[in-house]
Amino acid sequence: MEQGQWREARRLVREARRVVALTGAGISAESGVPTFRDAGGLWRSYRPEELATPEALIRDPRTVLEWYAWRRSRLSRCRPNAGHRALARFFLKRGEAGLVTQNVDGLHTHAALEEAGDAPPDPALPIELHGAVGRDRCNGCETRWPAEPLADSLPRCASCGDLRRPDVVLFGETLDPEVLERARLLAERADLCLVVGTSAVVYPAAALPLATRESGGHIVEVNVRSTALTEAATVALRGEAGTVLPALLD
Ligand code: BJW
Ligand code: ZN
Repeated sequence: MEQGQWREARRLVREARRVVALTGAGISAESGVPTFRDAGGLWRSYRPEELATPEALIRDPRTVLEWYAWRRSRLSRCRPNAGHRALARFFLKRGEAGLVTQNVDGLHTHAALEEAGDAPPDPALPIELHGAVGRDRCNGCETRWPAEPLADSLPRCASCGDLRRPDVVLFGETLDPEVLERARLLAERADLCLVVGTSAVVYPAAALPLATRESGGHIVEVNVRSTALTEAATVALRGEAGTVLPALLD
């Protein structure tokens, strides 16, 4: 069974004309970045679903900003792993962009730059659906800045005075429509969608693989356990992304 799944997955990768990959927190787990919904995703006994909301940001901005400061400091010690690097090499080799991520950790971008060397990294640069934790933005206007350490007083926008916050998409906030449209087009046109390390419960990201399937393509899932999407997948490979992806793609 397992052998047959691998053979089928390799065939789908080999024969695909257009490939899109959708990644989630699980691909960064082996880099030491906590996932959201597995054990160990908690911070001071808060669930991420309680903190990653605009309501929490208004009710208790300091707690939410401290959570992001903690995550930023952890992230500063994290490096891309074999899974990020295998995906970067794969899209660089194909010369066609197709990497879509829900992650805000920037590790796909690091991997793209490292694997590309002196060549252009563009085909391996991800579409970041939920933003990037390495940037701040104003909660009231469009101003953006590189992230800065949290001080004693809450950070404010110099133009409009509103709160400065991480440039990420919280629950209930809308994704950038242009970013989502680019991802949706890639998913619709692909004949293979690789879904890696996501529980596939957060929309609209979780609908992207279904767009590939609805236009006649296949889903190959890479995850340590089954997910909301497993039933829709042609093949589900069970294992850690850092082991499975190099074996599947290199
Ligand atoms: C491994 C591994 C290893 C571990 N190797 N695998 C349709 C239906 C129902 C609800 C909605 C809907 N459309 C929209 C909604 C509302 C909501 C939503 O989806 N809710 C659901 C929970 C029900 N969506 C939104 O609010 C979105 N906005 C929107 O749609 O606006 C319009 C609208 C507004 C209001 C109402 C309706 C529409 C925005 C979603 C933004 C999500 N934001 C977050 C935080 C980002 C910033 C930050 O990081 O702080 O994004 S939440 C969090 O979840 C984060 C992640 O990107 C996202 C997905 O999580 P992910 O990556 O899947 O992580 P986990 O932890 O869940 O899973 C890890 C997986 O890895 C597991 O499967 C493990 O097994 C696996 N794994 N180690 C391989 N080594
Ligand atoms: Zn502002």
